[in-house]
Amino acid sequence: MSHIHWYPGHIAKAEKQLKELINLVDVVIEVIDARLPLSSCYPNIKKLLGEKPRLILLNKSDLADEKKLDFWVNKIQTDTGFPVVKTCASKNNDITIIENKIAQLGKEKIDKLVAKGLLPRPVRVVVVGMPNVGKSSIINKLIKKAKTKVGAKAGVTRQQQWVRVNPKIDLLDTPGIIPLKQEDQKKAQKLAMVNSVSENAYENESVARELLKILEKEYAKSVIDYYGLEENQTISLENIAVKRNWLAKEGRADITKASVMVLTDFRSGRIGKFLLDDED
Ligand SMILES: Nc1nc2c(ncn2[C@@H]2O[C@H](COP(=O)(O)OP(=O)(O)O)[C@@H](O)[C@H]2O)c(=O)[nH]1
Ligand SMILES: [Mg+2]
Repeated sequence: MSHIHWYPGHIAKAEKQLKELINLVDVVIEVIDARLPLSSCYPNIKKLLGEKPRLILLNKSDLADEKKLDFWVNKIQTDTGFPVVKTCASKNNDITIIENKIAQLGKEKIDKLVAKGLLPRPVRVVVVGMPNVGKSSIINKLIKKAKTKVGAKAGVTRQQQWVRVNPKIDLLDTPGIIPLKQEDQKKAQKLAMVNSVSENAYENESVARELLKILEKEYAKSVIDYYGLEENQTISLENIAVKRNWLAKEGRADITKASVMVLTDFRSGRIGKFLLDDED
């Protein structure tokens, strides 16, 4: 397994930016990849949030193993005490559910302001998550209906804008990006599988081999069916390449091509719907 690199300097900066964004809002939407409910969440988020309420989205649920997903919904809900919703960013109905949950989660804060004699105002929200989990897709969907920029507020840099999603919600139009800080190489490999890691930080072949190991254990039949392997054939890049006729010099398996293809097929959901984290 080749190593995935991470950069402490970048992480410190990213964490500082994240903290600044979180300080501006009443409620945080944390987006997690439903295929990696454990590996794509942020271990430090509790510290960053303090008492701030959080809505947790298991996004790309359309690509995840539905049977296993409900276990994680319940587990994360129990562990955090916050609501967890399975979402697909393109579904309008899921976006409506997000809006309703946000209004509920922010109500206590707004009620407190009113109790102090202040005017009620919309709940302020930011979307955070690792790269590629669907943050921008969700933000775009939420603001599509609205289209009205609310303009600057103190403490918001010029690159960020508040958008009034509805009378109850103001959303920051730029997401908070959770930095990759993975001393845990197993986690980092899984994040690379779902395209959450910069491509120059890892080798396709290594990540593809790790992916096939997980799929062989849990989802062998899907892989065998998709690539047309024999029932008892080992699931390997070599066998897949030969079966698909991805050949290099002297008729040998083209491992470079097979690695890219396996990762692409997996990421698109063509091989099947999977969940890659273990329940224990
Ligand atoms: N299948 C599926 N794809 C999604 C979903 N949400 C986002 N995507 C896709 O995932 C990719 C990354 O999404 P993006 O919103 O840019 O992620 P970000 O990096 O977190 O902002 C894009 O190709 C999206 O179209 C989802 O719920 N299901
Ligand atoms: Mg984005």
